[in-house]
Amino acid sequence: MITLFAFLILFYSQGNILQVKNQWLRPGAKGMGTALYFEVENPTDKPDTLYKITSDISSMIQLHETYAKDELMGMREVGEFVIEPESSLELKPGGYHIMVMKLKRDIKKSDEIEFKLHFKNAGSIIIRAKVK
Ligand SMILES: [Cu+2]
Repeated sequence: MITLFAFLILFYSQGNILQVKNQWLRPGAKGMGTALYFEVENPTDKPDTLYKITSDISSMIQLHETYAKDELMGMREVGEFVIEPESSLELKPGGYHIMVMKLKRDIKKSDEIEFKLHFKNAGSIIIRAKVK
């Protein structure tokens, strides 16, 4: 266990592992939905895939993209986000985002909400996102 831990620290310090940063989400009322945004950096030489997100705040969390059709904007669920080797993927308003539906409680500015991001290669990464 200690060896594994030391190994992980080494990997982190080399920046050779998937990194999630700049995570934040919008306030929302119980029963309603909100959106979560973050950036994923993939410094490795293999693509990785984000395929699921889980959290205590909602049991209905989807990966969404925004699209334009006939001058109207809409959004729809996508199965997964692929992060190419040595590149990053940015989720932001008007683009890719995480739809957090049917909130189990109100979330207000300056709350911090925990999410678990599930990747095919990197496994699961837990983040704490600030509400703003
Ligand atoms: Cu959406």
